[in-house]
Amino acid sequence: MIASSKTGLKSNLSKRFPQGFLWGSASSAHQVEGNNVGSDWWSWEEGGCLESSGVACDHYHRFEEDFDLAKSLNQNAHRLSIEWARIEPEEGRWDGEEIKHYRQVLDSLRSRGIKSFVSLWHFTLPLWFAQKGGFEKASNLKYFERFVRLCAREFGEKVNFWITVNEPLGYAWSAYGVGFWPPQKKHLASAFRVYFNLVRAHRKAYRAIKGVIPRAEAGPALNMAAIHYHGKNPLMVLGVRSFERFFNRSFLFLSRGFFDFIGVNYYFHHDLSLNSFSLEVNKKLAEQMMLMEKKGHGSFFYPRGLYEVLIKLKKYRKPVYITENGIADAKDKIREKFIVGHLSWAHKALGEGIDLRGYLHWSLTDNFEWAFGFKPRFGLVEIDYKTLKRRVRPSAQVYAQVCKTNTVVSDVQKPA
Ligand code: IFM
Repeated sequence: MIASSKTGLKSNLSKRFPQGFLWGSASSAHQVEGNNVGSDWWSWEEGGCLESSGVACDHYHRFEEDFDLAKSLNQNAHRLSIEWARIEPEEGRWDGEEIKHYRQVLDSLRSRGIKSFVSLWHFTLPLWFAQKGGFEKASNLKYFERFVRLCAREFGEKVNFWITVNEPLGYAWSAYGVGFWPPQKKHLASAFRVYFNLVRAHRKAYRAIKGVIPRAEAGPALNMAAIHYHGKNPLMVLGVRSFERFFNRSFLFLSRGFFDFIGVNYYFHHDLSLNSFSLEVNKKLAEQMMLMEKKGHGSFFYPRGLYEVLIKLKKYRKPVYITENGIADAKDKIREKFIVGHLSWAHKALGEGIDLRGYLHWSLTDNFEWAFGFKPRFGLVEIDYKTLKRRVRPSAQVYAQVCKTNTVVSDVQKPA
């Protein structure tokens, strides 16, 4: 055994993943496609955001080129989202051209032998749905269910994995708790309402998909974080333990029996000091995050945390996919270490009985990072936003080797 000074993991040099493991990258429609004019985000960006998404990466027109890149990087899976605001731009009006477009997108993945993870909701809403109160109103869930059923019928035979909702807790908090995102509410009760409605939306979506395609595989993509408290205050110990459970696994608890796999989006490590266990300081934490992201090297680099969240999923006895994991690193200085470190810890979880079946790096290309605009650079592939030219970053080549060999070689520096 040897230990890596960079990742903190004791391990052998080479870690092999099981045959058939899925390797790829993830994105979402609004962040890469461009001109998502029928969505609530588009109309908010016109007034409230740092920057507007505009043509973004123009992935809407360049998806073939992007999938060629993914293929050339040896990826065999890709996560994207179908934009509800395009498919149903007005209540009850389905846009045939947009349906055709996404059929082409999915065919394009299939023709390259790339398996698809399709998210049905990744933060954006059709404007008309947002104006009706969005996910804050339980009576609106029927609209989402109807959209999901349509997607299952139209795209069913082309999709490998369905992701019903993306990061429901993150969304409820950002849009309704701290009000960074539209509709910019700062109301804790609304945030909880939205969160619980998203659980219900997920259950309805799951049932709708299964109703159309009984053999479909569907699940949520949940943000999970490593949460620690190193103090001795027994109340805090209890509080932080409950918070960790709520944050990471309440969605699974509430939707037991309604998922075929668990999608894990892992980025963060929260160290909750005595003072930080309050709404006010959590706000500060979010601001801090924003600052780090703005500087272009963000997120908290704590690869062991991925192992910590994965290992607690054992009791669900379901396949697990890492549906997002990445870092804003414009200069590509730490992405390689980030990937190798996280995969090494993921491998350890695998060895301890977690049925981990895939890893999707966030993101294939740089993209529109919501309220932070285009500054944070999460892509394996860099986008020159002036010319829209794509350039593969060096770390993408390292990841491509992992995808090709099904093996991670740790950046081991020192013997233990
Ligand atoms: O860009 C986001 C994505 O939309 C949801 N998960 C986190 C990513 C990076 O912040």
